[in-house]
Amino acid sequence: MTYEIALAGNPNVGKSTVFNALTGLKQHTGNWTGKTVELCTGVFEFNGNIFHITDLPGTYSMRSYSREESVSQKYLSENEPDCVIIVADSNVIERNLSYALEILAIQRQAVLCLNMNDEATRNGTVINTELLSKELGIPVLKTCAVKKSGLEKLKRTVLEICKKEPEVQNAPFTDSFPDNHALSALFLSKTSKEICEKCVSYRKNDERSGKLDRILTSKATGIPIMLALFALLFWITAVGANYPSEWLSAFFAFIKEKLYAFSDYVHAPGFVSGILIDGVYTTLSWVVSVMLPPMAIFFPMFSIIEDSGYLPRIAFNLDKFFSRCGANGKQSLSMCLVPDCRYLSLFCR
Ligand SMILES: Nc1nc2c(ncn2[C@@H]2O[C@H](COP(=O)(O)OP(=O)(O)OP(=O)(O)O)[C@@H](O)[C@H]2O)c(=O)[nH]1
Ligand SMILES: [Mg+2]
Repeated sequence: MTYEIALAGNPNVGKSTVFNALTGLKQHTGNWTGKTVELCTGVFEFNGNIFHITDLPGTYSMRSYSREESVSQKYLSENEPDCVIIVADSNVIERNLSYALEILAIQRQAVLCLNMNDEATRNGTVINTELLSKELGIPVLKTCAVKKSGLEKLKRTVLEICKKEPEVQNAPFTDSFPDNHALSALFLSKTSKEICEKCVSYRKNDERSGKLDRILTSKATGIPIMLALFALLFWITAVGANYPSEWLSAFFAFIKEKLYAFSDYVHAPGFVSGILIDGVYTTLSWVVSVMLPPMAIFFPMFSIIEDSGYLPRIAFNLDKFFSRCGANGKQSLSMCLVPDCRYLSLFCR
């Protein structure tokens, strides 16, 4: 049999990581919100069945207005997949449940995938999946997509759901909740809070990450820490890149001498050696020696910051400033990347 399934959920919860793990494809993933902006489809096989799976852009609500979020909204409202895998971040389950409830209002053929279970366990978040499953009326299971754990069970559950006849007719979204955005959001956030109170408990060590979060995002310390961190990143890149840059320049100059010697040896016409050695080779070697070292230092360091989960905190800190010029905090990522190759290269010479 062939089935259509979809991956939906809030941004940055690991939908594309689940997608890649299921399909073996290489959809773009990263630790900031808004990476997937279009529908992305793939195929996987399980127990002789073919699943066409669509990775949707992350969205916070069925009534979002940004372009990428409306792509998901439109897909879920207009299509009737055989199963929706609602991916949620186990660390912030309450916030994720609001959107899960909105999806369940129009699509009962669904499974809730509590992803990032590794981090939640480390942070002391304990989720009673059986109780949560009873509350929501759909299967709930835990996964850790980066380690590909829990995915076999997910595939089995998806197959069971796809084989089942829908119990109730899926209703259009507007019939299920008050049409007013603020009202429906309020209604759902109360509902999700109640469910979480019953099904989720937090052990002590969760407080540590809460404290860290307060320091990194508070008004007094959030921005100074961010500026200090980026100044340090910029300084290490600019100063550190000078050494490999000099070595590369010396190496390319050595090769250039050899190329001149070779061109004399074969009696190449002056204009040919001028074009090839003084033009093409000199320009290329200059670009490589100036641009490569800062990039080789900046991007690995930036990846470490990304993996630590600090980028969404930066987006949060800068959201107010960005919104004053009609943008939002998510765009701060592009701002962080501005001092990369071009600007750093100016400092490195
Ligand atoms: N620790 C941990 N990290 C995960 C897990 N699954 C995904 N990630 C990381 O979470 C980040 C976000 O993953 P994505 O798959 O890009 O998230 P997404 O939901 O597709 O995000 P959008 O496309 O922006 O909506 C990446 O850095 C992943 O490596 C997990 O189970 N555990
Ligand atoms: Mg994605």
